[in-house]
Amino acid sequence: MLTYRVEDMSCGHCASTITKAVRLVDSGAKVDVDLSQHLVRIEPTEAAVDELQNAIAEAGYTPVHVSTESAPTTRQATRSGGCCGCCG
Ligand SMILES: [Cu+2]
Repeated sequence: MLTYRVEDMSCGHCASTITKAVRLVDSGAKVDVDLSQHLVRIEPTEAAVDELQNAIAEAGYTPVHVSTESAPTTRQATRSGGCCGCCG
């Protein structure tokens, strides 16, 4: 189970964009989005960690890997404004 914090994911449209991007590189992956906490949890089946992270980044977001053993970092995304035009 991988957890990414995606600060610039802020609405359901972002969530579905990210889910689709992940499924493109790993069609069997389980994707669980927690919008209120800006978290994406992925249970990969075949894709490597780097591929999943790249897929989210290429969809236009800023994934920060969150280790399950330590508290999530509170790094702020550098981008300002809306993430996808529907929540700007
Ligand atoms: Cu959005």
